[in-house]
Amino acid sequence: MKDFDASGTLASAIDFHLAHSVGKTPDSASITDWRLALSRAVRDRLITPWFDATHQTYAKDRKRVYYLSMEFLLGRILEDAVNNLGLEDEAKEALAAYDVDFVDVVGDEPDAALGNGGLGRLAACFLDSLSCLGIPAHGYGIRYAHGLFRQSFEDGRQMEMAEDWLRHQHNWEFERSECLYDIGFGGQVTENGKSAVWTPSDIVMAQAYDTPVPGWRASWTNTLRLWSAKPRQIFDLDPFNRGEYMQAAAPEVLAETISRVLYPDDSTEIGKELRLKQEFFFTSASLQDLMRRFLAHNGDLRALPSKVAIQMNDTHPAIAGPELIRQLMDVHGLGFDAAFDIAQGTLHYTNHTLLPEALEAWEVSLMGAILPRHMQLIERIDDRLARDVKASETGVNTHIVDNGKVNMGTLAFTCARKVNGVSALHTNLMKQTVFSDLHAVYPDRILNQTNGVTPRRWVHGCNPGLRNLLNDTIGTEWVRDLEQLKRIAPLADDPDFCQRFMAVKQENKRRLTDWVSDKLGVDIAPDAMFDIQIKRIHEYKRQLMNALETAALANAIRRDPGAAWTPRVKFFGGKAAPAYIDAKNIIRLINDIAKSINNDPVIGDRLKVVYPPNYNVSMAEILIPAADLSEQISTAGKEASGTGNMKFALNGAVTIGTLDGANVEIRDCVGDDNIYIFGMTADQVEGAREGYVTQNYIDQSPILSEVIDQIRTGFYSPGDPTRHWPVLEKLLRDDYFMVAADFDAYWDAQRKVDEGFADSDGWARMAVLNTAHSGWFSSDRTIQGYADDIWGVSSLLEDDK
Ligand code: 26M
Repeated sequence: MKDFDASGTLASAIDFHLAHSVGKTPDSASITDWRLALSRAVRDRLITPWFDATHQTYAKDRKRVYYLSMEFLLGRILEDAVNNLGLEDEAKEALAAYDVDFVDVVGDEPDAALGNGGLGRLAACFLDSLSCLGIPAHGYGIRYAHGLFRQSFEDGRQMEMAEDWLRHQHNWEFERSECLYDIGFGGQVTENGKSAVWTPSDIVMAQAYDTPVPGWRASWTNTLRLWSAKPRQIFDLDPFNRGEYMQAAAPEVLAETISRVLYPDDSTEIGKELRLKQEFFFTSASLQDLMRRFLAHNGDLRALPSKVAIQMNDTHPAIAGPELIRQLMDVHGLGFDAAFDIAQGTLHYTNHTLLPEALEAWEVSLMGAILPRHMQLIERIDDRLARDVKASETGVNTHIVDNGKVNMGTLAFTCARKVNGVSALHTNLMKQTVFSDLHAVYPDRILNQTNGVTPRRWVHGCNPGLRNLLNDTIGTEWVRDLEQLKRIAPLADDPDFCQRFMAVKQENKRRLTDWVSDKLGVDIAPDAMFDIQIKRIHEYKRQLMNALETAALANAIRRDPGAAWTPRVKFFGGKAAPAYIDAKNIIRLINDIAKSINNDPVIGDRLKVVYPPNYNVSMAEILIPAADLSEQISTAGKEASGTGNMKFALNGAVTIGTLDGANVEIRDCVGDDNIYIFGMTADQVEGAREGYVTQNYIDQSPILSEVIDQIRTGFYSPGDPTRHWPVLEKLLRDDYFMVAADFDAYWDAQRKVDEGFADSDGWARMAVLNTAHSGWFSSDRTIQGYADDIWGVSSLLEDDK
């Protein structure tokens, strides 16, 4: 294969692109210009490996993976690509020759925030691992013009602003103006003998944009293909000629609305028409595209399951079941049963939450209006399910269409060959709760694949100090084989190694201290314990419990400022869905508590509270390496897995957490002595529901009572005493996530943490052992699990060996 690499140096490629792609001279170039030039120069180096991988996949005709996801929370791309290609030193030197700082240049890139939180970031880690392992795969999603909103605080309240990541040219994608598919909506279905003909009332086009996704050292490079909606015709000439200019532009407006903006809802079902259109838009385009690729090499549609594995990331692409069946029947002429079997042999479904409010269900009337043919097919799939239920003799009663709604979880499950949960606990709860009936009918369908995170971004990239220490100590293979971290476990007893490990942590904390002072004007002490809770703001994640404990700690310090307090800085970070009022109230309370504590001279450096606005992937990359303590305190049974918990442990933070999600497995890996577990188990939580009275728990806890009284009487909102009453009212009326019940156990665990941190040698040992024993949480391990147990695919890299 022809080698397209710029054979010259990276420096000359940057010079070239600054002139020819950006149109600037070095003396007039801004940081953004340098970034664009460097991005082009780096992207050039991806082309040969990318073509190579594509060529090999075609030549070998092996089974491919398609990962369908509404969200890909990529974050910044440039620094990651530089690291993957091993170009750090060259890039730094080339820019330094012009007195330009590499860190400023990569820091200028806006995050690609095409996701809300855990589910979207998991998809991004999976893409990295798929490439790293050399598994032929495509990610398929939506090219939102606007990603997750930007957050600011005004008077402590969350404000939302539109995000605009494409404002400067986006240098990583290739527009495929020839790769277009029609996507229909609405209209009628007419029966034509045996077959049905769907005549949509509106058609928009899906246009592809491809981004190469390099693995480590670019030994393999996959593609992320994102769809952008385009009008089929620019405007309607008839109304235009009549002077009705707005109406003439209507098709353009409809089309461009579809891929305009990411829905900012995380774990809430919204039932909005545009959302359903987005889901169908990218699912249909992706299926048409992969069918075209399959048919270019295969005549026999029955071979589809042996050549293609499709993963549905949550139920957002669950319309893939009926849509694939529709294409097989209405386009390729198969009968329903054959089409169903092929679809079901090809599709797989990952569940990411059991919270009832997050389970998608669409009104039959809406589904029938927007996707009339699919609604018919959903009824037929429901009949197939009924047949299997009957044959199973389990006596269960489960339907896809129920109560006037299409239950998308049931649809996805019925159409999937395998269904997986994202942690051991979560998978067991799937079997026992939401999917118990389906599990009885299909006992071999559910399996577990515990989540993981990519070590390239979440250790190598974000923590250069730790990267260097690991390279010096165990060599460099850990980047691709993270279980090698185990080799540092014996060094937890080596004072010299522990000292070097904690020096790295200290340097990261200093970096964060400077950042906080610079960005927020808050001065914090880098030798205090850095205690961090960063994630979407949601009641089940219990940021409120952390805030209440913070206020209680402030009270204790004020009462006895001379005691031997372990100094702490509590960090909060995260966004609330704009319509989630209860979560927004919690944000405001945290900000008020922070203000009060940070300005209290009696408390001083013993306790500070920092809540930087607009938490995102890039901010996580600064915060996580600097953490001493990782807050993973969700109500047991509610956090499906968590992935932040894994990033913290890998970077040597100790976890304080409940036995929820993957915390359970983190405890199994790092050992009871190296984690602070507290609170009710998932079983105990459900047991405590009957007759739960918040006030009883508050009455039993003088510490909690005092804080609640302070909030009630306006201690944290002087001049506006009722400001935080809604938070208290909700807590007293319906403490569904059992903040009050777990509060004292949390408080006690935090005091043990204080003691633990005061023993700096003991803490260093725990920190080292957390890193040493977290290698299992690499997304490479997770993806290998999907490849072996779900997709039946293997690496193409191994072929050369
Ligand atoms: C739903 C309807 C409309 C708009 C948006 C949504 C929606 C978007 C994202 C609903 C849920 C969404 O994400 C759920 C999620 O992020 N789940 C998290 O998945 C992670 C990866 O598996 C887990 O680690 C987290 O525990 C889980 O909360």
